Amino acid sequence: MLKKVSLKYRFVVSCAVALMSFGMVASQDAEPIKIGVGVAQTSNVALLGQEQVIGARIAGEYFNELGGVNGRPIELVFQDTAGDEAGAINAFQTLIADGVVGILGPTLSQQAFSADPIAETEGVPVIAPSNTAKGIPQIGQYISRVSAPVAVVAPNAVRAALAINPEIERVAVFFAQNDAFSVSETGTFQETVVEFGLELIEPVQSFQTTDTDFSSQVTNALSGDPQLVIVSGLAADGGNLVRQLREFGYEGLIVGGNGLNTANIYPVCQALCDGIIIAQAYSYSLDTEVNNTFREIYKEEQGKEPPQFSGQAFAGIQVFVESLIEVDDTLGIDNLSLVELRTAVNDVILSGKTFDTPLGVISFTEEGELIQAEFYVAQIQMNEDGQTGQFVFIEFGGDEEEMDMEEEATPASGG
Ligand code: 1QQ
Repeated sequence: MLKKVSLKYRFVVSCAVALMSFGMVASQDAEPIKIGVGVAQTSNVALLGQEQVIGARIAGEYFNELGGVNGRPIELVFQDTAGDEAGAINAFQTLIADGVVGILGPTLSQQAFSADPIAETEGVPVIAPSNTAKGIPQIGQYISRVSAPVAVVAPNAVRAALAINPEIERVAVFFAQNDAFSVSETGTFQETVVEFGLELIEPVQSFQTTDTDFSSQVTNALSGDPQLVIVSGLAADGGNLVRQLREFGYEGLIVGGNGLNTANIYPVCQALCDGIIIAQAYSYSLDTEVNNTFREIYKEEQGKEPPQFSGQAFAGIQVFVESLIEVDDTLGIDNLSLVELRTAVNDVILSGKTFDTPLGVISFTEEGELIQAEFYVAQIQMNEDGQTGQFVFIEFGGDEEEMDMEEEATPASGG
């Protein structure tokens, strides 16, 4: 009996040693490298942030199984930002003091404009997992994003709406005026409407992300008899606005912006979520090894297809891990202080290195802007129960030529 156990033990140990020498598993003994994840786990913004936590966690486990950083495990340190600027600042300060090499976060652009400057001052690389407003990478040298800007992504939703209904002429636009992303996105949507020769119904309707009653804005907008309504807000307000548009009798197409880009709006607008068109920077059906693996793990765990915010969070962690590996291969992590390591990781991110992520092959400009080639559009299809549904990918009427891949794949200059 004793002999058996020791043989088995020896077999396990020698396998582990063999795997480690091939860099296939992260050693349990080596000190982990900390990566901060500062996103919204509470507040209304958690409707978006929850999906980021899942994507980041799956990435952490996956890359540790692959060997972490040349055998050294990574440790994700999660810090809740909640939904406002103060929460994000607090979370960033806590993570930086805890010694993370970089931070994936925060959830909202509105939070990034306040929290990112803190990381910038401390020389801590930030990868924005979902900050799509104009001007995010320009916050500083240490700020980059895996979330394609609204200027690149949002117009595709209007293209899709026109492909579904070429008769659209009049468009009503709503936006949350207290949210930086919504202000940026509505700018892109309004330019797109004009560019496509459609009539923008004036005045454009504004609201607050804390609003729950949109009846006066809805009444005003519907008096202009729109055939398309475009909403830039966040999940709770945006979902309620969609619901009220339908309750007031609007039957035309609705485009929702990135803030409505989650199945977590189903409980808000329920059956009336049906048909919302939302541009996507991720598709679970991208047929690459890394995405198929991510999709499989996600589906196994969550029982549904992975959404964009999870895919982007996974990609952000991947960029940190693969940049750390490059730093280790070239400079040796053990030779660097934490301050030096943070800068070295940032240098790799901004070096033009490519990363084969679930978003496709991505890289970053020297400024930290994302270079990504593939974009999509989905439409929400609610099931008969009015509680469950799915994002169905649809044609968005831009053939390769029309899309001008050159332009789409190059960093978007603004929103
Ligand atoms: C931003 C966004 C959010 C809606 C994503 C969660 O795109 O704040 O920039």
